[in-house]
Amino acid sequence: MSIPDAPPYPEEFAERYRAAGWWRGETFGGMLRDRAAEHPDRIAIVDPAGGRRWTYGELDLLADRLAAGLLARGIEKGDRVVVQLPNTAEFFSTIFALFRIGALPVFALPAHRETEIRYFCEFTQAVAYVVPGRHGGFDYRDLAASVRAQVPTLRHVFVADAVPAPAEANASLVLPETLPDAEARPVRFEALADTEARPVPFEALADVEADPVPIPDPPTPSDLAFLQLSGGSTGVPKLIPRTHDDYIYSLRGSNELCAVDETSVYLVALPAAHNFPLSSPGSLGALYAGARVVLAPQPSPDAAFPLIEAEGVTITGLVPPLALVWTEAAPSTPYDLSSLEVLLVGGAKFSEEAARRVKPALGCTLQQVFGMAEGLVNYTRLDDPYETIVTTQGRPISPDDEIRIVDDEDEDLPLGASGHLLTRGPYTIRGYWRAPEHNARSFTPDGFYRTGDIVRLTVTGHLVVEGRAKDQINRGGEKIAAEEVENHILAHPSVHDANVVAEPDPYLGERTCAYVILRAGADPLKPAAVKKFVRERGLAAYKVPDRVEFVASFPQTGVGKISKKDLRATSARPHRIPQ
Ligand code: OOB
Repeated sequence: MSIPDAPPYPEEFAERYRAAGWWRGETFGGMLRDRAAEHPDRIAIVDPAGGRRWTYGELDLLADRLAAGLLARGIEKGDRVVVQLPNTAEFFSTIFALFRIGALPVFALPAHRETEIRYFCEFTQAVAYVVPGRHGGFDYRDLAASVRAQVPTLRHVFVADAVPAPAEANASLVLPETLPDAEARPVRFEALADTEARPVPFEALADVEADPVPIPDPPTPSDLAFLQLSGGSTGVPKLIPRTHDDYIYSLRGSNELCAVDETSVYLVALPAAHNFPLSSPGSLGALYAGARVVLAPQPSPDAAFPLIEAEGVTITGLVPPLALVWTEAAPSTPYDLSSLEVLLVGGAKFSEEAARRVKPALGCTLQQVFGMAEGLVNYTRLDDPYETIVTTQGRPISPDDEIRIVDDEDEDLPLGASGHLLTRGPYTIRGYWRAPEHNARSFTPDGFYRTGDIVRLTVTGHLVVEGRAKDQINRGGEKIAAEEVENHILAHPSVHDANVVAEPDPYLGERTCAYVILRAGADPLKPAAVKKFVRERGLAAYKVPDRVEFVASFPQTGVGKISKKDLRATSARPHRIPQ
């Protein structure tokens, strides 16, 4: 028997979720069609950097036109298409065109570089890759040319050109200034003129458009809609298969809890493809509600505050470091932020102290969100007592979200004890895409997802995130798998061994520290050389270690295994360890 790409929801659960009204038989293609029919002239997407305001009718027609052009190029239902677009209107026309066909967008982030993109294309056997031209000081056509030369399945590169965007725009979940040093900034190709002839025949996305045609085999609600990326704790990111029905339920549930309706204006400040600004309630929730989506070219107050005033933004979502920056900037801004009703903060732990600053500084309601691309999303409720809002990470969207908090042996713990969070429910996956071995570890036999988060439950049913069991660094909301970075450092000929751990950072919450043992007799290395080596292997800049320490040995546990716990404790101390 062949292994399915994505472990399905067992039939008895699917029936239950349908009977309960969570899954209503909707698809993304149908959702946009319905909204466009209901109010074709209402504005759906505002892309100020590109100078575009698309109505629902226009977005719907563009999705049809692009879908026709993609079909004509042989892109079919089930095909994978890596989409690496920044916060531009084309992100939406592209993904809705793919949704209509039933081809699966693979949501890469603008920060990803050759190593990640090549892996996504190879692993998913992608037939197409959609890039901006030059964006944020980086030329994605060069990246695409290199990847296309290495991945034989890749038949098309579509370039969604080419609105000049500010340098560093949306490269990262957090602000570019947080990169530790100039060296860690993305490789630039400033010298390349945009007009330079390129040997690789890319197609402009605009040229793909064609007169709409009937879709031969449109997706059904239980079909996969896209592949989202996991934060991950393993050598390579896992892909998260989400269905139309399950994801749309999470949008509908989020809209209700975040009071998003057709009068809302949602600002996409974080990179649009990330699960948080996409669906919590995010741009897709806003579109589901018939609301307006405004795209910020980057999340800084300088870029976002004028848009809040100009467009009357009512709701947005930020990671904790950015929320801090906004609360610091708001009191002295000349812009009128009074339209902002709700600020969602999530992706990493928002400290109570920082949470208490939101209301006084921004005058809006804080809503904490603890979510994951694999599914489960928790929100504090807008009418929760203030103390609950500032001290917890909320409770699940759905009455059918099952939560277990267990010890190391999977035994349930008493209420209030902290332990491993396991979850199962109507919008949580049953397994990663094409990863049966990993799935056996990441899911219990009865289908609970092991989140890797350490939480406790309060008497009111709210979750408080207390830590993490997974080997990951949460750098201001950006997730870094320690093993992935370790593998890259280990490829250096002078390196004998490497361990990457989180260390506290006042702004990011956590940053990465790499402890490195050099080979006996190897030439001495400088920390900067290790960083440079990792960067030049073509990794997203946020994965380059913030700090590199050379050590003679690693602390060990009683059984002789390396103790990351002790390494983390070393890092947490406010002094540098002796070399
Ligand atoms: C969101 O999604 P991912 O997939 O990038 O990361 C999920 C992980 C969680 O397992 C947890 O470790 C961490 O990010 N996390 C939080 C948190 N929100 C996420 N840790 C502490 N406090 C929070 N509020 O990050 C994501 C997806 C949808 C909505 C919001 C965030």
